[in-house]
Amino acid sequence: MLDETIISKAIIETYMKKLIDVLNSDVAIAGAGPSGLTAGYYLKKHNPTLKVILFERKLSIGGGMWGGGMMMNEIVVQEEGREILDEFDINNKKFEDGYYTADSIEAITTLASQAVKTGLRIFNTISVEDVIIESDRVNGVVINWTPSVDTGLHVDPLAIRANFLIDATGHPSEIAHIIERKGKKLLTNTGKIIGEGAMFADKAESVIIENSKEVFPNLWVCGMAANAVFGGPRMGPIFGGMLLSGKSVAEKILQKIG
Ligand code: 48F
Repeated sequence: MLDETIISKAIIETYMKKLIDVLNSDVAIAGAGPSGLTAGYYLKKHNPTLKVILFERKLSIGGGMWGGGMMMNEIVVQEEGREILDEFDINNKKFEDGYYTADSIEAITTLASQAVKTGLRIFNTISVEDVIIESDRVNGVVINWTPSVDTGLHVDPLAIRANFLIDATGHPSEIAHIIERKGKKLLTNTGKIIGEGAMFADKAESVIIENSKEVFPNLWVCGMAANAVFGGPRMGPIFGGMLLSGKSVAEKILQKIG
């Protein structure tokens, strides 16, 4: 006979163990869109000993990839993006020279599944609402249950230490904005968030790799957040840049770790 209280105890104890285990992590990622998941995958793939955690505000991971373009669930990638799809074994078809399509549901589920299999720990329904800053460096994240944040409940958060933080929150580039609101100078030309430009797919896809970098000591940006912070254009439903940006930020952090 099944005992409901054992089911509850199993969930509570296992979850708490999981959370306690990441209180001191190497890398924390905010946002489980395509760029955050790809960054987590490559960090763990190339250095399985790293403790890498990802917090996603929503119940579901995947960010803007599920919806393809205007809810037509196909994504487009260019040649370099296709190489990453192939590495993940995500089916894709050539549409025209230099343009490949993939089913967005297959893309995000496969990406997420393989990222989790590397040992990336994902916590959903948790928002990064602030950061720990010590000696003018980011040293971790301040987290809270999304329903608490969204309903404005007066509930204090918890904190997790991490040596590196990646802002993969997409267009709103939320973590960089948190730093800016504290009056801190960012590592952009102006010291402030420049803001994303109008759609220009070709330029957006090329500058995003360069923009995937450190924006404040220990805070790195990738995906659409990188272009939003450093003033790159938006690109619409072409996703190669998201995958390449996540890979690029992972490689840069791995290089820094040595
Ligand atoms: O928006 P999102 O998919 O970001 P991305 O990886 O990819 C961008 C593309 O989807 C698309 C595009 C390119 O083709 O322009 O927009 O850069 O995923 C961002 C994720 O971060 C979560 C959010 O719910 C989404 O799943 N998120 C945002 N703010 C927070 C957060 C936060 N403060 N804490 C935790 N998660």
